[in-house]
Amino acid sequence: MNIQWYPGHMAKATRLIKEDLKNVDIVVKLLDSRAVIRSENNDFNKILNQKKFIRVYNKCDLADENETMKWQNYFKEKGEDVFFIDSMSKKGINEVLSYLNNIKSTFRANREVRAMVVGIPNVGKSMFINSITKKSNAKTGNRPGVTLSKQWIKVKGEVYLLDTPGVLPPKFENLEDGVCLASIGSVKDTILDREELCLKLIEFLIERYPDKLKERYKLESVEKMPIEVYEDIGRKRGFLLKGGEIDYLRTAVTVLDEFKNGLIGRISFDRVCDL
Ligand SMILES: Nc1nc2c(ncn2[C@@H]2O[C@H](COP(=O)(O)OP(=O)(O)O)[C@@H](O)[C@H]2O)c(=O)[nH]1
Ligand SMILES: [Mg+2]
Repeated sequence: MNIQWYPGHMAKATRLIKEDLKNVDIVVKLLDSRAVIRSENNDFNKILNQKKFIRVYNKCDLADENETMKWQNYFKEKGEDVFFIDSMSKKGINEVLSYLNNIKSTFRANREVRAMVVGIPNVGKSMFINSITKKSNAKTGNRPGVTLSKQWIKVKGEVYLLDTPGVLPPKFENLEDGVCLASIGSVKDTILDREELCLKLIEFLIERYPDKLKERYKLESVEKMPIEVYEDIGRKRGFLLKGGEIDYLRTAVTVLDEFKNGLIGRISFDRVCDL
């Protein structure tokens, strides 16, 4: 698989985030509940240094509930504060807000809490910020003594968010990571070979979620080679070229799209048991 990589872009994004880090009290690392490990960016973790941060796993409505529960227990045992939320329905947003507001009590001076949201593309930074700020519009009234400039958005209570969320380039070193990141929409699948990507996704689904795959595409059996299942899906959908050959690209585009839209079901790529 041909993986295109942009070191220049990476360096620039990291530099900008590094600048912003100086002005915040806490970083909200927005991650994807379906990819607890792979939606992390380890280069960013290095520049975080001593800065306080919390992990917020978004899109929990799209992740496998069983795996999410195991992750919650895992972090609880480690004594780490993490949040599994769904910015679409606002599930869990209040808990994150309370947490951010509570940081204030650790300050010596009486001032607002400044937070920054960072995450790889498409984890839901904009939606998270929208849902967390909309909450706050519930009549907090004019508050005196607010001297922060325009680039700060007032959230609720005493929390402010830096209005340019840090976009981290997604990082992947192998095909499995690429498949995961493309499937959750953080890597443009057009930079990868979509047919190969689809084949790998099918392989993953056969292994971990065979029933969901079967049900979505009305397949009799998935106990076959991934390529055979791929072809069965194409045939079932009638994606045929002149001469009756499977339209592999059209099948791939459809499967990838349906996966991204949650139509195949709730799926998690990273599991506690794989650690
Ligand atoms: N199902 C679901 N979709 C979400 C959630 N949060 C964001 N999205 C969707 O994910 C996509 C990317 O969201 P966006 O906020 O633009 O991501 P950003 O690139 O990190 O700013 C959009 O289509 C959102 O509607 C969530 O919690 N659940
Ligand atoms: Mg955005």
